[in-house]
Order: sequence, then C-alpha cells, then structure tokens
Amino acid sequence: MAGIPETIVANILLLNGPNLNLLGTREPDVYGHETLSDVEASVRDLIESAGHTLRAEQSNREYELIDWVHEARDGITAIIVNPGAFTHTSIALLDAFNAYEGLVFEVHVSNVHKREAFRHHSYISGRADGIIVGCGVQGYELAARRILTLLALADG
Ligand code: CA2
Repeated sequence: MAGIPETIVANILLLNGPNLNLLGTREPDVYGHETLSDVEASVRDLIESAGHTLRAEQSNREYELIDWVHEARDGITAIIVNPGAFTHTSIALLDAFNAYEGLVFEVHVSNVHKREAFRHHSYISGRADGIIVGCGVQGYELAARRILTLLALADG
C-alpha cells in the first residue's frame, strides 16, 4: 500500500501535546479519569501485541513536538498525535507534519466541535490520514487499531 513500507516490524510514535500530562487529574467530565500513563500503556499493549514497537512522548513545548516529528522521518511508519491546544494555533507543527511522509492520525479526547469556536479549526486535520474526535481516551486505541489494520493490509 502506498506510504507504508512492507516491513514486518513497524515503529509507531504516540505524541501528546501541552497539558495532556494532566489527563485523569482534572476536568474528568471533559477528559475522563484515565491518566496519560494508562493511555500509553493500552496503546503500547495493542501495538506490541501485534509485533510492532511504540515510542510515547508528551511535551508542553512546541519545539519538542516538532523535533520528534522531524526525527520520525527516519524509521517511524505512523504517528498518533493529540497536539492539544497547538492543534488550533501551530502552523509550525503542520509544517513539520507536511515534511513527514508516514501515516498521521489526529486524536482529540473531547468533541472539539461541541466546545468553543476557537477549538473547531485544526491546522493538523488537513494533513491527517484519519481524525478521531470525542471518543474519550478510547480514541487513541481506535487510532492504533486503524494503523494495525492498514499495516496488515500492506503486509498481505
Ligand atoms: O480534546 C482534546 O483532546 C484536546 O486536544 C485537549 C486540549 C484542548 O486544548 C484541545 O482543544 C482539545 C487540552 C488538553 C488539556 O488536557 C487536560 C487534561 C486534563 C485536565 C486538564 C487539561
């Protein structure tokens, strides 16, 4: 399949942006009770059970997220990203994703379209291969499952 190398082991990157380190600690009505560690563990379990690798990173700093997307150009098949508030502000992060050739799945825990108007626009969505919004932290798992489906199709 175009864009997916036919390797047996795929390296997947899970990126979370600003404030997502607070998952499970505040605003449970919006973001639920699961922590970022819980999320990373469940995505890791899915990816590694299928024989692939996962690197998980979170940062409150825009440049760190950009640097990880740059690094991903070498050897990362797919990125699952929740850019946090940088979703709505960062042309720089979009530019980094535009320089990356693998799969990109954008996840938002909350339904940004039911929230303030400034959350309705995403700079990343036009680059993403899939977008999962408003499914709670399960959205990360859904993105991982979609990537595994695409990898299996490419392998077959
Ligand atoms: O719904 C999402 O996943 C968001 O990307 C979360 C961002 C927000 O700026 C986006 O509009 C939508 C905010 C992340 C804040 O995360 C917290 C988690 C728990 C407690 C406080 C903040």
